[in-house]
Amino acid sequence: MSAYDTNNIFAKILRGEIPSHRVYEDEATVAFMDVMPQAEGHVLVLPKAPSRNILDADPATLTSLIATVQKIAVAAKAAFDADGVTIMQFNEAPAGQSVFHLHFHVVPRREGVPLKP
Ligand code: IU
Repeated sequence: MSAYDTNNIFAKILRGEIPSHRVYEDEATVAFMDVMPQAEGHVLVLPKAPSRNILDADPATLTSLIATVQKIAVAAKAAFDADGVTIMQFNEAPAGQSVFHLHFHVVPRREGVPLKP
């Protein structure tokens, strides 16, 4: 597995070098809106710690991250009046990862509305 690249796009967003629509931040995590949402209200949740993906993340990072994922899932479901929430997370390019800073996708879902590709 490659090393963490400090110039990946989410690292730049975390440093404030690239704008994002932030919806949540605490001492360990950040959440912002996905620029290409697969459904209305698609949020990305990241640790501030520099992990490439779940394979190199330390347990403390994962503990705080999953707590924020739950908070965002509950909030997004209510905010978008959704029927459910899909949570996705990909590790390395063959598995679907395209940005190499650990993140979870939190996607509010409505009955009968498929995810956009
Ligand atoms: P993936 O899990 O690495 O495949 O997902 C990366 C996501 O980051 C994807 O849903 C993109 O739409 C999203 N994204 C973004 O929100 N802002 C950006 O500047 C870039 C990608 I590049």
